[in-house]
Amino acid sequence: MNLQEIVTKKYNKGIADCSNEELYFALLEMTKAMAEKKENHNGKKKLYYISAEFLIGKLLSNNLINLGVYDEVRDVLAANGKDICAIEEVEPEPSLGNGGLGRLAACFLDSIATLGLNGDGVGLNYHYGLFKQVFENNLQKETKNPWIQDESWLTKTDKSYQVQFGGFNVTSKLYDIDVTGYENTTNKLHLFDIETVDESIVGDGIDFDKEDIKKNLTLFLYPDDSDDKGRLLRVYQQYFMVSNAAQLILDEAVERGCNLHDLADYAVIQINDTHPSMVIPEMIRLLMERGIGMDEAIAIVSKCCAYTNHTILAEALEKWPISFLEKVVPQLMPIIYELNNRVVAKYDDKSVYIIDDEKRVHMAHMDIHYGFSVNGVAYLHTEILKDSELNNFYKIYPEKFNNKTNGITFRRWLLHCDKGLTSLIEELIGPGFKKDAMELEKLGQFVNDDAVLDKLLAIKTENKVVLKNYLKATQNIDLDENSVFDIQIKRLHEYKRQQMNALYVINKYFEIKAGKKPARKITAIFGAKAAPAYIIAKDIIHLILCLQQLIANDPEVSPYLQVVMVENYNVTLAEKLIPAADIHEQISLASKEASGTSNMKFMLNGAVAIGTMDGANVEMHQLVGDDNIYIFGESSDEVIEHYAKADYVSRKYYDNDADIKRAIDFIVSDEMKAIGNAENLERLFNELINKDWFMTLPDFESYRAKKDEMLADYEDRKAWAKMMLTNISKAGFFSSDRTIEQYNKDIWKLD
Ligand code: B1H
Repeated sequence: MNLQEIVTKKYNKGIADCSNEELYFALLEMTKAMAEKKENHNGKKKLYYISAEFLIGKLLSNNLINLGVYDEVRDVLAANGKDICAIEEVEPEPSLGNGGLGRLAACFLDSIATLGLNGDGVGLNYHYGLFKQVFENNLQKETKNPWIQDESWLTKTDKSYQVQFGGFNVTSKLYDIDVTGYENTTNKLHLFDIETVDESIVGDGIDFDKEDIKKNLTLFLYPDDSDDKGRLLRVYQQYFMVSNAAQLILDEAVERGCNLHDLADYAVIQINDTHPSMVIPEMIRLLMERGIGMDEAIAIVSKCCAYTNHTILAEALEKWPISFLEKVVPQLMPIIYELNNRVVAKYDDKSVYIIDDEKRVHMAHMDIHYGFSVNGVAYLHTEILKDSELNNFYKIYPEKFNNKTNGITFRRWLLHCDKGLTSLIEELIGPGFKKDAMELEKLGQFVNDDAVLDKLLAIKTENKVVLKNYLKATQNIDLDENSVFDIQIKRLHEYKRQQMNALYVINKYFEIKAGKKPARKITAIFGAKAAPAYIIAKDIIHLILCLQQLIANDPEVSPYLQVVMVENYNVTLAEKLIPAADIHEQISLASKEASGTSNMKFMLNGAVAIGTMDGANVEMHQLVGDDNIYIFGESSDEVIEHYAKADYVSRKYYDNDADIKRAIDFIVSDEMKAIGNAENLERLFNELINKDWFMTLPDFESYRAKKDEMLADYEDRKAWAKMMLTNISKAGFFSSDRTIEQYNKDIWKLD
């Protein structure tokens, strides 16, 4: 059925007479029907990508593009006086993820379907997802983020499983979301839920009874883990996710002819970070329940499971106390003990044991011993895993370790979000880049073509105006499109060093006050959520919001400098911010950002990076060369050595560098305290001068010098446009289609 037919059936009127809301639901119905027709896998082996997060973003445009009908639908709507962009606004953004890890999972699903591979995602259907961020008195406040409507992309299936917890059972219900491949097959994202969940137990903010598991299990992604109740709830969620996944995997394999002994020919499981790690003992348990001996069950599961590591930060490498697992999943403990005993019997080195002396279960250790592949997410990250973080495992299993540098789907991050740039590229090199991203290299031939460079600059300005209008309409923020847009958008974390960017802003503020005005107004844009229990991260948000207010109200400074922190940063905002960026900030402490993926999105949209030699920045630098990226700061080797020697003392930098001292002192100045809270500002001040665990201060001067150099270079518009073009032309490597081809060739081996 075409749109008009659906509209007639649904509303008995013409398209022109429908509201945007009605049209959205009609398009949803049309798209779902089209997607369903494209399900046609008959391969024997199937991939299951299990992940706590799938940050899929709005789906309407994405699906219309992938189904090949976007232009047609846009034109039909336009002919009836309707604007497809306004209809897109009606769709709520699914709140099923947090940051790069979840967005990566979403890009991967898109590429898996686009390459026609037989692979589905498995996760949870969080009703309120990650919290919604609101700013009140320059502080982050968390509220619930309801996103599920009566009619939505979710399709309720009749699949349902029993999941047993210590002392009680729950019954699951499976919901599916179609994953449309670009001009190819449709796969599924399977999201498990339970029907006893009670949204009404959430009161003000995001508080709820953390012990009422039947009512709270799938309310929130990453419930606050600052107390034991919250941590236990995370374990309940994780087991619920993997028990359902394991049952689904076995059922589907058997349906396709598997006799369980040959399961590895039918299923491969990608464990996305350690949240799904319990799938290993759970699969072993289920196989044993179905009559397979323990030795064989362990061998079978070890041939099916592959683990991706996304971080070396100790806090994120999950270690669950045995007491937690005994309470939540007693049935798994005999298996986990046995898995550990086999390791203990074989190796003397305690650092590779699954259970440590403090009676904690190291989830990653279980994955490495009982999976067949361990991969990092960028070249440098994998090298660090092999050489330091997981070196003791690398020595045992060198053959398991491999790198898969992250990627992004160009359908969403170019074709959808930057239509102007997409048409220019198509005009210049034809449509081939849409299927083969490496064809972007052909743009290189235009690097001295003034007309092309002018068009690139014009598209950038148009995108800045689009962002300006959007932020005005949605957040009442005023932007100046003739200023330099310098953007840092990512989870708020000290290692990502938003605080260093803020110190730069303070320093600029002083320079302007002293009469040293920048050649052009600078707009420093931030977007970030802080984990609800991460105090210092919330203090950093407070600092940025206070600076935003202080500078906006200072007539001496505001013509030259603006700070903007967008509220509730999410995929939808990213799609507007990234095409509008001139400069993007990739300034993590070297060695700490496993890969980063916003760096790739910005590059593809013609922004220029300022960054450290960290994560995928290293590969970006290699691709574009010294002249097209601004690199500063200590190397990962130097940083790792500081940690090893424990020789970093932030106080020394504060005492010996007058600019650093002035900027940090300003945090607790009377002007700032007049706007913000003394408690938050003082805590952050003390953290910076007494601890600064992520070494902001040693890199500050080189960061400042590099950014000033960059801003000066920006004034040579032609030279800047060349950098933009070079970045775009070299971005093909970062297509998630390339990443997925590598996963398939080296790990999954699907037909
Ligand atoms: C990444 C996380 C993460 N790595 C646990 N690890 C979380 C782990 O709340 N939790 O429990 C939340 C997040 N996220 C990111 O993965 C890396 O930091 C990025 O560098 C990387 O690009 C991304 C995808 O690989």
